[in-house]
Amino acid sequence: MTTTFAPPVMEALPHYQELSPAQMLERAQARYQSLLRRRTVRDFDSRPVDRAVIEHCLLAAGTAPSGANQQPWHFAVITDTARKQEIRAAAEEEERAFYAGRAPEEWLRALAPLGTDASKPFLEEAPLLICIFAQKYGIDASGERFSHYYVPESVGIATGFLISALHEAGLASLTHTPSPMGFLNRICMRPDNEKPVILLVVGHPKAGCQVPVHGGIKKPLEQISSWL
Ligand code: IYR
Repeated sequence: MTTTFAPPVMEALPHYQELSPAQMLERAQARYQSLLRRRTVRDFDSRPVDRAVIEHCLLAAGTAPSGANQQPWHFAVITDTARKQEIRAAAEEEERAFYAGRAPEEWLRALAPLGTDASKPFLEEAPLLICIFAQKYGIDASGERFSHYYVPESVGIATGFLISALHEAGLASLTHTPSPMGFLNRICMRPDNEKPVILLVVGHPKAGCQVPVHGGIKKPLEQISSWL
């Protein structure tokens, strides 16, 4: 026997804006040009960022599509010095193990053009860190677990929205992935159903900030797409 459910409540598509073909192309090109200017930054100054700016970027991330619209994400924003220091210490300990042996040679070769190493001063110097948690499952009002669907895909999309929103707001970011990063649950006081997936470092690039050329080389359209 199949269960029947109440039909969904529908509404007219809100705020849909039809563009002319010329406007479409102009907007698509403008967005591409803007995103082309985004580079991953590893050298931040400590200038603080207005909380309202970050909150709007988080609201933008929260508009992302997700499996069954369950929005299986949580963004923990860390600004206090003590927590940042603790995160840096814990991350660098893991990274030292990674660079000094845990990482296979092939992985280190792939990273060489970026020049990364175990030293992560940006974790302390940047004004804020956004720890992105994926909710592996939900917990309802009575404390019962329920399934979340397409969690990695959903959190990945929301993270993309967030990085893009931060960039549009004139901020630089770094998608940092200390591994393992279970220590972030304790530091961010997040429950067991949440798994930290990305530590986004956010702020202004330091004056004279250098970035690896390698990071700016993007694959051509013919390589990343095909038309059928
Ligand atoms: N987590 C390490 C190593 C690292 C791995 C990848 I894949 C990168 O794109 C960059 C770094 C680190 O942060 O140094």
